Amino acid sequence: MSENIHHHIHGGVGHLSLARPRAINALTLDMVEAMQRVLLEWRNDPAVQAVLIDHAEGRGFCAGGDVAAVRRSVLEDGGAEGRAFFHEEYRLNHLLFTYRKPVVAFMDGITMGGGVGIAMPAQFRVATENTLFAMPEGAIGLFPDVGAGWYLSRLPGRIGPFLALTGARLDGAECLWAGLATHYLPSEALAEAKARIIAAPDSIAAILDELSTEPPEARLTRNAANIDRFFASDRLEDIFAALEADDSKWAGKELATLRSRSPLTMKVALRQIAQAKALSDFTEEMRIEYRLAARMIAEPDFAEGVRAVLVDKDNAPRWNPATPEGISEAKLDAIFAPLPEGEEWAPLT
Ligand code: QUE
Repeated sequence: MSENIHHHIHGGVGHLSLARPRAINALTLDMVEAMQRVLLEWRNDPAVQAVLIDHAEGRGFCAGGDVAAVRRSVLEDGGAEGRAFFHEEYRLNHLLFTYRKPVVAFMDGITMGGGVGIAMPAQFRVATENTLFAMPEGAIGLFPDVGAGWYLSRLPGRIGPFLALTGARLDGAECLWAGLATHYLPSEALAEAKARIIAAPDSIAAILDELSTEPPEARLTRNAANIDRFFASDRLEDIFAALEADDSKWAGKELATLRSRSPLTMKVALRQIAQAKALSDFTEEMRIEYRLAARMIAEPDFAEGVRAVLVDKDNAPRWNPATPEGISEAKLDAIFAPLPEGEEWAPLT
């Protein structure tokens, strides 16, 4: 069992805590497999009526996945270990999505990438004044995975494509406004919320409702009209053209952000979100995302992006292709194509 996952049964509640604080609880394969084992056990344990997921210490819930290890695998062993990581991480995401007991996730602090994948499937998602939510994969040449195609495509207006392309960080008030969180609690109330849930796991909704407070105004409400207008198209070239044609400060800032992101990530994300919107089965979304993960980690942008952001930390990635025009529809077709027989993703049974 992983030393980076704490698990206990208190009262009628299974309590999972992420405990890898030196990496803001970024998920490793070992942590993912430990969470799978515990959740499978609790699924059939009548003593467990609900599951609570939080982090043990430090300033974030979960910063993502251990993408530095995935990068090493790509450079050293052809990516087999990297693919295994995503395969099992997506199985964990799917297990939570289909879990037949209530799950409460506490998104107190940084909740990005892999952290989003374990919080969003929860029926109850608690944001606080510390929540910092993002899908920042465009900065490392990956794509918004862990089920994000599903969640982002179901947000109001064009907020999903906006979050996927820019990697914008949302605070707790914005998460509540967008429906990414179901409740907003002051962090000082979390200890009481957890204690009361453990004492009365059949009253989670009432407990969270009672401890909820009014969040500050969500900044996103003021930008929603701009987001819907400038990010209206599923064609990346159209979004660049719309931002370039406008001389507002907001458009200039978003344009500068998009110019810093991987063009390949952005094109993949737009197609992924458009496709995910039409799906009726989360399993199919995860099957598609695993194809994307297997292909995208082998593209040069992934090793380069992780180098620039997490290894050398120069924040100066050199993307290849460097512009949207360099990426053909045929290239995208190849990235989205089914994997060979025997290599496709399947959920845990
Ligand atoms: C994009 C990402 C990740 C990221 C930064 C990005 C990501 C991830 C981490 C991360 C952060 C701190 C750590 C760590 C990993 O950063 O997925 O091990 O200590 O896990 O711009 O997708």
